[in-house]
Amino acid sequence: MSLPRLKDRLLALARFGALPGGGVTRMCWSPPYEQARAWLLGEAKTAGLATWVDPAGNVFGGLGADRVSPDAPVVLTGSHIDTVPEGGILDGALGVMAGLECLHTIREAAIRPARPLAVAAWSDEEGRYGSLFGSRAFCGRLDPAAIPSMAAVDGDRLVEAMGRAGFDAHRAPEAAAPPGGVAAYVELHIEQGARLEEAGIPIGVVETIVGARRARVVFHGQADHAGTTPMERRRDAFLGAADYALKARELVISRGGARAVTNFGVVHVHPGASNIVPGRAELVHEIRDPDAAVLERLARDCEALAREVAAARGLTVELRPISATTPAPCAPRVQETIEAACAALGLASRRLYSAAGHDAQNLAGVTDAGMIFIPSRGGRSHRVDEMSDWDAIERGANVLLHTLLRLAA
Ligand code: HGY
Ligand code: MN
Ligand code: MN
Repeated sequence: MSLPRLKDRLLALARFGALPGGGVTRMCWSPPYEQARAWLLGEAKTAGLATWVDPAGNVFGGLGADRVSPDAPVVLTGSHIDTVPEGGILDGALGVMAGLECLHTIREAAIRPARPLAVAAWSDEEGRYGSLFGSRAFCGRLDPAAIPSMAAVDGDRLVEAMGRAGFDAHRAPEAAAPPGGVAAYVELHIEQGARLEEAGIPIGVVETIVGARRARVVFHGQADHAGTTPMERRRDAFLGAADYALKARELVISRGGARAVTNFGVVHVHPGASNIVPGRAELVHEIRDPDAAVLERLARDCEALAREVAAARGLTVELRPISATTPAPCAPRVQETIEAACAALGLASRRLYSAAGHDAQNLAGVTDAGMIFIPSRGGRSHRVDEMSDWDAIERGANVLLHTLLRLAA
């Protein structure tokens, strides 16, 4: 495995959507993303791989495979090259570039594993238009009826975004892989948290990946003059949303246990002028937990809380689910293979759950799937200063290489 070549490719990919102060914004289907897609296809061809793109926009590079077929089940690795707004250069990119580097190394060494190998770049992992979109389509979990209404929070529709990139969104379900086409899946990813770094452990072996619920919570009150309306007569939708957010956070912490988390990353106030009492306030509320039952209970409790807050403030509230991913256990076989690769490389490893969602949780539904984590500096991610040490990146890529060779033997 060549760290200089991997580093060059990671830094080259980081240029697509690069921000002046560092970091990247490269949303799926956007111009920087489509330029990165074309560049990735070129790099995969340079590495001597067969390349193909499926109807959901997933990009593949194959070694001994030019498609996914049950006739020769493929050992698959990969991740995503889309980013959050103002994100880092490693979230997703590391897994795709390290996977490409591993297959490039295997081809150069003229090693011929018993099984074909492939690396994937899954579309819209960050879920701008629909959570874990590309891997969901590949795993046959995309509901065709939902496609026309799938849209980003700012209203940009999936059908239009994919259309601008030359894809027909209605054909995305055709990306579903044939049953038995994938022999195993392993993804290298940054931890995006601080547990490995604080424990001084170089490699994380993921046991379970969290589930996440996302919903729009829309409070309706009454727009009014911000100067002439007496305070006691106002039906202020924003105050309802704020009250709900603070109480929902307390609810999740007190009733969810140590691994439950919640976030309000999107807030819209309407009409949105300083001299109008907000008539409408919209939150996107996210709850995560590695236990499906806990997640379900918290989601239900928060819905009841929203209605209580609205009633107490003379408001109404709309609850509109956006997405729900289920927690996914990783395959013991893949976890053990990763640990054997670490032992062969003299690297300590530790099992842990992933507090971030990943494409591997879809692949876990169709094959034995697992993940390898490397430490994130300060646990920082989904921010422009997200980074890992280059020797940590090298260790992760080497563990991925040895894991792939073992799975493909
Ligand atoms: O949000 C997540 O957990 C992942 O980074 N998409
Ligand atoms: Mn992410
Ligand atoms: Mn990611």
